[in-house]
Amino acid sequence: MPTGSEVVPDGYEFVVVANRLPVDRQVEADGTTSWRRSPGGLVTALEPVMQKADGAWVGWSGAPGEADAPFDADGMRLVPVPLSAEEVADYYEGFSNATLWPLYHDVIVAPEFHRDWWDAYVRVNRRFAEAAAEQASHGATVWVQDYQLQLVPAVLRGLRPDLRIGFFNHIPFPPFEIFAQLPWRRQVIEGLLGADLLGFQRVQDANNFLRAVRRTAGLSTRGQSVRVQDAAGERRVRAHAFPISIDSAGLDAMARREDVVRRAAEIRAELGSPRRIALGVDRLDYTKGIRHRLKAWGELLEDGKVTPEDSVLVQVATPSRERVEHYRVLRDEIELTVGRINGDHSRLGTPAVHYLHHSYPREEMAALFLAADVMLVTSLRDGMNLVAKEYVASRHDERGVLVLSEFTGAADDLPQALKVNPHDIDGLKETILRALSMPDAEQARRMRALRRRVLDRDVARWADSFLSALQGPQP
Ligand code: ADQ
Repeated sequence: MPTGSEVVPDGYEFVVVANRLPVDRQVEADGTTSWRRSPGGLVTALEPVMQKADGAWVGWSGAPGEADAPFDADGMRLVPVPLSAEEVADYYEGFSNATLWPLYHDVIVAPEFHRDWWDAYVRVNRRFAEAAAEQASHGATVWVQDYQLQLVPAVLRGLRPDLRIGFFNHIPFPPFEIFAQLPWRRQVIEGLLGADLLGFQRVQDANNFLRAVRRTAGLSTRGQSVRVQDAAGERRVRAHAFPISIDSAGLDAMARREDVVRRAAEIRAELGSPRRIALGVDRLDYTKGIRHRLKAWGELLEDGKVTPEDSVLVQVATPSRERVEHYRVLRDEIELTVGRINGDHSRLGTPAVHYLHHSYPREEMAALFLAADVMLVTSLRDGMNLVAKEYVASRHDERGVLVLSEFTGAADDLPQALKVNPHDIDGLKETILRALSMPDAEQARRMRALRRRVLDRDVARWADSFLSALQGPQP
């Protein structure tokens, strides 16, 4: 294991460190292990960089137990980091998903603070940092991803001061008044300050972070940067917004495919065209405002402003974090609400709400986006929300209306969407009605402008702008 400034002669020039590897471990019937690619936005964005730069990806396989040996796949080195079943419970489900996740999302549910969860977080972060230190060549660039790994930058800098270290936070960074609740706030800030460049989704997140630096570490900031003193001398750490995006051209091309267009028409026919289709697509998470959306839809049915004959809500809710208590409760609540709405308003063969608790292939998602007249994104807090951008990228027909919560990072990027405050149920109901009856010409005008932005600012541009800021001359 490298210590101090020891140099690894044959390491990789570019190392990504993320909680999860971009592959899932499968155990076959005969007991052998195989790996299935789990395509996500991050892999799509980083694949070209990985292939060009001789890259390695350090992450957990998704299953508890011993680590598998590093292996090569799709032109990159994959380096599994082991987590025991107890560490999955304490570091991942506990500190990451039941402490940091609710704390960083405006305490929509109460975060839990447990010292043994924190101890596991420290131990696992150290393990990820050591694995990255072993893989990186001298002077390599290491890009650490997300809130599960906030201590990695400082540990890594201690082990390998020669590295260029970046960190990107995919979720919001909370206002100091909320962040201050964290008993280990100073350690988290010091962990992050190990990086040269910190990326956030919105300008507001970067500013919240800089304020937390001033209040917690007592350092003064200048513009978007802060000077820190550590064993390696004085360094400048910068914090900026780099709003993430999607593989817009890839999704646009997929949504134009004949089979996808045909499937979209089929979905419309199955749902009883010319019924208007409102669509929600979310991980089943309390941050996504699914209950607020159902409440608004239920009241519109109650008021007779929409009827099951003229409109239908399709809610796709991907299974998520089912071992965390709040998520089990949320699922029950949502399923109860859908059952109530359908019990009160559906007619035989004409449900008022379709609720689908599944994951779907990308083609099916594109067809759903293409079939929906109105897309409802009503998050109470969301780092970015990629679903909003995916809806826009799929609408080559320049139809459809995006209803978008003000509390998403996407709201800063997509000004022509209809903005809503999801807590304001009356406002949400009015906006849904406006979206359902928007004239074609206005739909086209808004969608054209949205598409220009989403197609122009894609995930490759996001990765390029972060990496060129990280690798450029250090001011
Ligand atoms: P998430 O909270 O997971 O991401 P989001 O940005 O909407 O939220 O991404 C979800 C992804 O899952 C989308 O690509 C969507 O298409 C896909 N998906 C959802 N339901 C699906 C289903 N049933 N079947 C198949 N695919 C499905 C976190 C932050 C966000 C931030 C992203 C990226 O919470 O705010 O935008 O990271 O930084």
